Amino acid sequence: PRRGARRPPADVGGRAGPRDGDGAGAVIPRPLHAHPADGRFVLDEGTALHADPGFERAARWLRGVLGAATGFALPPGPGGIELRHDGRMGEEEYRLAVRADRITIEAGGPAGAFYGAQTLRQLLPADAFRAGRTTAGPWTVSAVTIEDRPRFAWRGVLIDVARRFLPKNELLRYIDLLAMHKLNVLHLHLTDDQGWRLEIRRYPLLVDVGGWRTESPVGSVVHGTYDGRPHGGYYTQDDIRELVAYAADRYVTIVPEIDLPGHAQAAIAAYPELGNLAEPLPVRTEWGVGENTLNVADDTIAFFQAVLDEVMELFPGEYVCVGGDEAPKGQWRDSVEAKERMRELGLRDEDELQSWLIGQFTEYLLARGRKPYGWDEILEGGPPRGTTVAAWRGSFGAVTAARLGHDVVVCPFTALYLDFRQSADPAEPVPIGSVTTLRDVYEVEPVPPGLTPEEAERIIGAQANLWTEHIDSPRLLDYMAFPRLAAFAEIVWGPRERDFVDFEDRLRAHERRLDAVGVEYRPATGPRPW
Ligand code: TNX
Repeated sequence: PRRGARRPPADVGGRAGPRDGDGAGAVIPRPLHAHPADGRFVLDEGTALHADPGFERAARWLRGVLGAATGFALPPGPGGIELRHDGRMGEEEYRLAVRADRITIEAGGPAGAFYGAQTLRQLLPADAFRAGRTTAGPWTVSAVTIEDRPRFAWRGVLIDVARRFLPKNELLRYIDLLAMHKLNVLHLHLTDDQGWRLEIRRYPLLVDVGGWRTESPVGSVVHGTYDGRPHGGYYTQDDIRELVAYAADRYVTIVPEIDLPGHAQAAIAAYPELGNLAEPLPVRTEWGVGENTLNVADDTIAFFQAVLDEVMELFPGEYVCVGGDEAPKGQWRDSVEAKERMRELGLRDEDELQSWLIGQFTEYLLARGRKPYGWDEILEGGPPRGTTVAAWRGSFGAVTAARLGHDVVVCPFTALYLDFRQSADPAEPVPIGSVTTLRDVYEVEPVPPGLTPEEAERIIGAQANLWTEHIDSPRLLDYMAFPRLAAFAEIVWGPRERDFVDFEDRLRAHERRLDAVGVEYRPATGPRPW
């Protein structure tokens, strides 16, 4: 127990301290332990900020956000807010102690110091989340000791920038929003039938042709209705370097996805020799699963290996996703080349052919020290070795992959697809799939039942997926993402035992923070008309 701080008799969970009007203490995601104490720290122009070596990034971030909100300089020095290293703690673990005379964040590594700083921001009034003007304060923090560390290593969000190009500034904003919720993976779905969004120097037509389509479908069930408006856009390699650096400063890793061998019609539109048909194809203007897949020629494999070379150069993170989802095999069944390939390799069916083809890319990545990642369809026909599996179709894939010794990230479409509507109200924005309420998200348990403890270790985390067929603006993206991402953050960060009522209570305070940063979340009162 710290001197000067009265130790409460028992752990009171995430409710750190008495509510200060602005909801101080309503931390999301809920910390592992929080012990409120008496007294309060007041942040003012005299408050200094000290960082132990290695914790400069967290200090720079904290000085930046608190400086913007309060106008205080937070000059370097001891005695105010101190970021201290504690070698006994884990990389992402921190202990935050607020006393009347100082605030200490002790952490095992730089990420932990950053998460401690994120929690501290939430302990301040919600105006601490404003960036455009300063507020007068007073900037008080109730005394508390918080001990916290994440439950899972992979706390991810997928954003589908292929179906709808999301401007770079919006992605930068989402990186901040992820970090605010202690999420650490941004899976960028960069390519699909309807668009290729990543500049590749060696193959400029991927974006010049593949980055644009003539129109987009309107509605989800109405076929044959189009908006008649061209859509497109892409990230230059400089944009990507900027995004990667911005994310790294916030302990977010960007996992790029190049989706193969299905969902690749935009690439085939740019370079028809990659496909199975004699006639050229346009960038696809319909949603749903297309028939067109890559062919299995040596040149096609070499093409995508060269694409992966540039991807690896741009994205320093370990993981690279090669897709593997929803690849129809019809064109291979009709292809002499595919039959020849199967005969030559002694493969029994097209599933094994897909597995072999994916293997050409996963082996390529493994040989270069990367970790391949793919959707659970890669289990069909034999999963490529060393590949982490994104289990989206249910727990069967997760269990199968874990038993085979693969790392698994769960993202069940029934609960973690945030393109699904948030209520049954017909006024919800254009829906896809079934209803996934805030509570449905909150009640997800990432580790499926029936695994041994060793197998359960293979579940390295979860991700929430924001597919964008029906999310055509940043406003709607906010609406679909929030507050469900706040619930998701509790699943992957917080303790296994969760209380939805307690979460909803803290969410009221959290909404003030979302308001302050300008997130257009779905209000608890019901749908908005977009
Ligand atoms: C399935 S999940 C897809 C996506 C769609 C999504 C719509 C997965 C690997 N593939 O291509 O956008 O459903 O909810």
